[in-house]
Amino acid sequence: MTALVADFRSDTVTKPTEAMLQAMASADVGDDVLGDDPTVRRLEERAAKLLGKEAGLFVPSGTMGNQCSIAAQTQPGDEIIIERDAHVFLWESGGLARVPGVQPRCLVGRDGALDPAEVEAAIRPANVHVPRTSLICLEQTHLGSGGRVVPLAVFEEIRAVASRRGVRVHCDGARLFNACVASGIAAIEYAKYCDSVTFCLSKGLSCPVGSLIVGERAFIDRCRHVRKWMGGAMRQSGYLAACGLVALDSMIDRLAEDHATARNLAKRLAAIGKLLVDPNGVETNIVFVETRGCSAADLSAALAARGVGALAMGPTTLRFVTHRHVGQTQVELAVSAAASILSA
Ligand code: TLP
Repeated sequence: MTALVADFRSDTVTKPTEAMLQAMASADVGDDVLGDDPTVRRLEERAAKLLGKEAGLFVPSGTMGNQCSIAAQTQPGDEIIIERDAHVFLWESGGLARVPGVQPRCLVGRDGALDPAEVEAAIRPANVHVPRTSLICLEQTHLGSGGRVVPLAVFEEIRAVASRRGVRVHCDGARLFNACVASGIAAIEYAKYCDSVTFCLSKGLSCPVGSLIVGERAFIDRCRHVRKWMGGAMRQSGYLAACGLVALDSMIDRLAEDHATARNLAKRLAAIGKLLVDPNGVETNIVFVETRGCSAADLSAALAARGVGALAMGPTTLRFVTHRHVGQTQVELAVSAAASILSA
């Protein structure tokens, strides 16, 4: 395989910064399963405070964060309401059926945002024939719509529905800080309408590993138990948590650069005239492109042969994600590679 010199496959490819490597080297660690890793504890407390919640839990991945959060707030056989393209439903290897054992009730969102009235109508009545609706899942930013920011008003209205109907709210905030930077709204504002929130350190924030779950203390205690039986409890994970502390201190504001790069990339790809791409729909660091006359997999392979990484997310949907290792030079490379492939 040709080495990728412009890797737009995902922001998960980001490597730790020099400051993170130094923080790892000097981290104070212990055995986190026994509860005595001071760096993990600091990161969990910091995350909880940042999002206005009682407690936090450090987990190896966003997937584990979501699955633990759902398992800790549902019973097997329950139904959860979720957007049709949600990561939890589409991209977690059938985890919903395996871990919490719940069934998804998928609704079609608008730019990733669920309609609160449709959510309310989808909540099951008390009836012996039907499952119990126990959770509504939101996603911020919403990957399936190309990294769109779900408006705060939607969070607020869905919270009102959930409270009225005795249902809990989880937010998969894998890229929550991208939403915060794009909207100017603090993470705590989105989190206040949710019972549980997860966010990832290993995407645009550049950490090598890790995500956090935040919520009430009793909920976090249940998540800790699920994390253990899933095999996700770690020992001297303070080395990883140390990177997370650096990320929360210094890697959030720079996400604005990734958003500017994504908008520029979208405009340039649109200008080729052979792909369907809407630069106005690019709110954060994800650009979805629809191919015409060739499959996304074929275009992805042809780009990879020219050193440009982009992921096929559907038969004709190709995804470019920006992050701190791609800037103007990599945009130029991607655009010229795409133009030459598509004009051949
Ligand atoms: N998404 C990955 C792939 O799984 C598609 C990516 O490259 O974008 N929620 C959302 C919204 C995500 O985008 C992801 C990762 C996760 C959860 C899961 O995070 P990890 O990969 O840490 O399990």
